[in-house]
Amino acid sequence: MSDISSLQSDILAQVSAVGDEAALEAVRVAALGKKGSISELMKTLGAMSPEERKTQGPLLNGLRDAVTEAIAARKSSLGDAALEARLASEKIDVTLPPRAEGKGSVHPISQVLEEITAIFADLGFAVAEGPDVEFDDYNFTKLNVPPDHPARQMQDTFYVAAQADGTSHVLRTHTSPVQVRTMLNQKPPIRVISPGRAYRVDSDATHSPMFHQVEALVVDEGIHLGHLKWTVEEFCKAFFEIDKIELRARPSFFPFTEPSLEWDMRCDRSVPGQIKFGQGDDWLELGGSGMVHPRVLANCGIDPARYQGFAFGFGLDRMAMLKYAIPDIRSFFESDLRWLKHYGFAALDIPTLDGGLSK
Ligand code: 2NM
Repeated sequence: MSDISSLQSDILAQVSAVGDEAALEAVRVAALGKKGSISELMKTLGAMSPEERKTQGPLLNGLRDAVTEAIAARKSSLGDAALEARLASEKIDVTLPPRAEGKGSVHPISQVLEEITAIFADLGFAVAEGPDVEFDDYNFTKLNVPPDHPARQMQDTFYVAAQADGTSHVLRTHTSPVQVRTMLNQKPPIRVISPGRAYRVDSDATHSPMFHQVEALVVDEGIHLGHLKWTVEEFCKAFFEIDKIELRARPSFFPFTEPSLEWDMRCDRSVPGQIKFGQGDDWLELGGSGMVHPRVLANCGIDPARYQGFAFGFGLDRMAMLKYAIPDIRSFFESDLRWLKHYGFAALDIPTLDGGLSK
């Protein structure tokens, strides 16, 4: 009995003396492991007389439980302490002023995102966001993309492993599911843009498997193609910072719009490595658009007999490449400091319409 209580106080002392989880584990193995001191004592129960076992059994169980509990408690406090130490060592004072060297710069995609947000804010659009991992339902089905549509095929879409609850997810292939979420949650009039990342199985000089998109959505009574054209035009003039542009619409197809159009902008590419907008004999592809398909409106709880909508979408990365003459999309995501220094923007120069977008 006194053996048991002295063994217990001995082990408990060791438990409180350990400095880390590895040392604690060693104490645990020495006491409760297969050949540990407590385990060895437990084995002696079998050879005892029933009388002896009656008194020794509860004592040994009590010893084992007390030690187990002490080890668990110590383990959790050591874990807390390790986390505290890590948090303390990794503390960042976000109130510190920027370094005097001023080497940091704003990534062209962030710059273009700020510019585009400023332009659309001026036109009365709010910014909507959603998750990168989306419901298959929001990314495809509600957008009138039927189950056998080619865009769903494995080579285009990054699928996420099936969920236990039966819902299926994808890495969103466009930011349109954000528009779906907006329509499901808001009543018209709706004016939103949804900038963000999108993912497709595609990679070359002009395609990155992760890229950035902006889509705009307007839903109200009496919305027509004229509103779409005006908005695209105003946006392009503001973004490319030129007063005169010429747009051309080509018929196109998207499952979520009817009719669907793609927009080109007149440009001059006669000097290699240079583009001039608003003049010349060439056309530059800007992006797709259309009147929101009545079935999409209905799928999102909006009455298509009363409301109409237009939407358009374009690649942020592509817009940045065009405006700032950046030749290869892959360079955006290589984190090469020399590249960032060359193409980056001053950190505190926030684009505004009156202060200048890119100066
Ligand atoms: C595009 C082109 C055409 C679009 C449609 C919608 C929604 F949710 F309202 F149906 N959002 N975005 C759309 C339409 C996007 O990107 C090239």
